[in-house]
Amino acid sequence: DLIQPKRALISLSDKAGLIEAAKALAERGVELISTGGTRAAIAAAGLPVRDVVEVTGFPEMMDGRVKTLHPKVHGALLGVRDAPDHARAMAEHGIEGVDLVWVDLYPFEATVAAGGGFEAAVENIDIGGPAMIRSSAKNHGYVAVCVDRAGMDEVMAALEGSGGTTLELRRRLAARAFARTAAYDAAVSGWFAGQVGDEAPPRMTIAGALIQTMRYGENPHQSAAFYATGEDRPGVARLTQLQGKELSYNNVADTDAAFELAAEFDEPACIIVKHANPCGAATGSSLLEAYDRALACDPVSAFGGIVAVNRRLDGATARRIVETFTEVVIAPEVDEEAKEVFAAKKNLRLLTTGGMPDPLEPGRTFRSVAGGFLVQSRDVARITAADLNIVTKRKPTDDEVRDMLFAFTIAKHVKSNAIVYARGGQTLGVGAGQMNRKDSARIAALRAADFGLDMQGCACASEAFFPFPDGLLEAAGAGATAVIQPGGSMRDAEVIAAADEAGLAMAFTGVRVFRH
Ligand code: 93A
Repeated sequence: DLIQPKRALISLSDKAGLIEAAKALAERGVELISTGGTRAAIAAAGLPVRDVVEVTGFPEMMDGRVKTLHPKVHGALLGVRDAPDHARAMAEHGIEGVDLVWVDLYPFEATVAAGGGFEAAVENIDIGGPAMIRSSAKNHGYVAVCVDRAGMDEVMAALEGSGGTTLELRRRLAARAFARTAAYDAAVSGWFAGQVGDEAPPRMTIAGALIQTMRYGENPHQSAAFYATGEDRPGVARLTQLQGKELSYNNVADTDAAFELAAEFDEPACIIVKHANPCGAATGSSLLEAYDRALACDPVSAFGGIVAVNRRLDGATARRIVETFTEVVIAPEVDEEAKEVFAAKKNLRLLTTGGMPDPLEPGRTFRSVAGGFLVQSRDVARITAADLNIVTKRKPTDDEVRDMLFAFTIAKHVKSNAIVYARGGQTLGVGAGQMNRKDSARIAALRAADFGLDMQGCACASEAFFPFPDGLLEAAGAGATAVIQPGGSMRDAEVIAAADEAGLAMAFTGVRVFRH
């Protein structure tokens, strides 16, 4: 099953690595065939190459829309050399088999990411490229197909080794080729659905480019891998790992939760996450101050946590972070001094993203259910002071308004039912993931008491309405003087009366920020 390529068809938009490969193939006596731009680049390097126009006997036409869509090309890719009638057809029509193909595709994803506009995006939908890739992949018995440099490198290594491609290699390349065309079409269909305002296309494909396979999933008996959907967002799918152990499935999920919350703040902010929930979150005049204040909220849970910051991480903050066992640190950038500090902690995973995501930028989130998946638009809710509807007799002070907004922003990133106590840009207690709101309010207050945090005069945020006065009274008893919640319960009047009686100031946001 070893095939020594005699003829290669190369058609590339991105010419990186082209000449190197063309030269190596030419030296092995492989005949090269290429489309216009690719042919010109190879010829300019002084290498022999045939124009596909010569092969088809047809000119490239219609702005290049039709260049390789021809039986002479597809016959050369699809013909089963060992099938007598295929061989006869090839001979009869003068079709010479191609046994190596390297095709990338028009840069559709990059054009869309760069905001290229509708017409430019449409013009960058490659038709001939995917057709050649699919023909070659179907005929992997005879053709090795590469869709990127990595594939081509593997083929070159095989040629240098055994002199040819094995069926095993060609099959692996074919699987990758179909994955590439599927992802390409998913990008096109997803973009198109968005253009026509179709939020629920009848068939939805989630396609991703493999970032890494993981040693295991949520638990050691589960397998896992990490994919990028190509979204242009400086988040976890775009991270660079500067040091530390390999990222695990849970690391990625928790790091995402931490970083997306850190992105909500303009001032220096630090978030510490455990099991997808913030156990401490704070802003400060510096990252160091923000970290100290976040840690103070729950130094017990912070052990083995994920730390996210929203600006260039400095040495002083790094020195403080490494005093607590920390699994992951993520920042848009890390300065040299901080890198040196972390270098002493070999296992600590240090990640950079090059920037912060915009929490208001639209996008989609996915979640699997048995036999299907749910898709929703990203939660881009952002409540400002102007959005607050004060429903109590007592109006909140300016400080209380500031604390309410901070607490509500945190609550948006806490698993429901979520209760967050905060004051002065620091969480004091976080109650997450309970099946009733009263328990969340109680647990959050218990934590604050455990760590000796004075809750007097703090704000309490609830990510969904209080269905009964009990949770609210729990908060008042813990020291909260201001409450922020969406409102909208059947018993709002009862809850407002209880707030008035307790002397609370309460604001309704009219917006719920569940996170399940
Ligand atoms: O416009 S196409 O959809 N029609 C074609 O027949 C065709 N054949 C190759 N695009 C086509 N290609 C693409 O051209 C390849 O996928 C590759 O990305 C690009 C290389 O063009 P050139 O060699 O002229 O720079």
